[in-house]
Amino acid sequence: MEHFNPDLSLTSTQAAELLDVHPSTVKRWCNDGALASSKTGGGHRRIHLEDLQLFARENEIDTILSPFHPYEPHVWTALQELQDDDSFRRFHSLAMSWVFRGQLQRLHDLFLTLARSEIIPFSRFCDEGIRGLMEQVGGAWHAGKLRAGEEHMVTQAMIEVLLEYRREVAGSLPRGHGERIAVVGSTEGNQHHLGSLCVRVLLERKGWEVYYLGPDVPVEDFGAIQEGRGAGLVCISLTPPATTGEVARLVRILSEFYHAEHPYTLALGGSLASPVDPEATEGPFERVDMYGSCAELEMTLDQGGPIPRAEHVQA
Ligand code: B12
Repeated sequence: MEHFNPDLSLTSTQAAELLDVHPSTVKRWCNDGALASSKTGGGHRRIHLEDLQLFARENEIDTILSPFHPYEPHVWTALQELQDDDSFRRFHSLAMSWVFRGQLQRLHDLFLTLARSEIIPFSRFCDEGIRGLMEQVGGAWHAGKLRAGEEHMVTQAMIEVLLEYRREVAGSLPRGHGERIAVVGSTEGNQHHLGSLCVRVLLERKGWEVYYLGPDVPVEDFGAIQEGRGAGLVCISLTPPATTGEVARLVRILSEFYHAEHPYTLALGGSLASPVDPEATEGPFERVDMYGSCAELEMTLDQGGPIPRAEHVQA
């Protein structure tokens, strides 16, 4: 595990954020002597992270770091680096150290904490947070450092994070009222489904009603369900080994199912093995867009309203 500064000290504003109270409350606790603190040469108050966690435990206050005891400084430093330097380096290094030690619950909690914190947009959480971790996990498996079963456990932990986060945000979000309906999943032969799950949660966060088909679904079912539910958007995740031929095949099948009275936009995304020949995406659809990330889809949705209408985005 990476080195960290054991003497981490926080400003009263940072302490107030962690304890979820007003900074003036922190100052009062410090002045009363309830919360240990010191002053810098310039007269600014500093609180050791260790003292803050001790105070929180004694007073039964849960902070976002509480589930990570005794690794609070590691998590705090990783989140700070993400917030201040825009870097996932420490976050992923901490995550991988827990992967190697088989500490999947901590890994799960770390990712859920980041998703909830909203330090970064949800699309970036998926594109860099989850995808970045899975790339490292895939690399470790390839190098013989992780077993296939361990890789599966990490995938499962990420699925659980996304589903748990989804349940938490679902209740508080506006629904599409039948206007913004999407069908999302991965086509037959494709067992990879973290990508489509990310897209599902991204759309739901934006108020879309999503019919989530999961992995390994026949292409024609996307067409049939789109028509049956009147969906305006069909999102398909094409994790490798997808090729231009695979794209042409699914566009051809979906074209056969297309009904002009139920128009929709087709969004294809994921990591393709090769660049796609634009001719392969020609069909009767409102539009066909190719995406390499959730952030690109989010940008298109934000610019184009309920049904994506931005310029064609090449993955
Ligand atoms: C986990 C994993 C698996 C798991 C999947 C479990 C599951 N339930 O999902 C299992 C073990 C089943 C698996 C199987 C295989 N895998 Co695999 N797998 C991976 C791994 C490690 C992580 C993939 C992942 O989940 N990434 C995280 C998600 C979030 O990323 P993502 O899918 O790219 O999605 C992001 C974006 O692309 C985008 N996105 C995705 N879809 C869409 C859709 C839309 C509309 C939009 C807007 C955006 C979008 O948003 C997401 C967030 O950023 C990768 C390694 C790697 N380097 O990625 C290999 C990898 C993808 N697998 C690979 C291979 C070869 C296979 C197998 C063929 C292995 C084998 N020999 O059996 C089989 C194929 C099985 C099948 N028929 O599908 C290769 C593909 C290589 C290639 N270029 O062709 C990789 C890259 C590993 C490697 N380096 O060799 N795999």
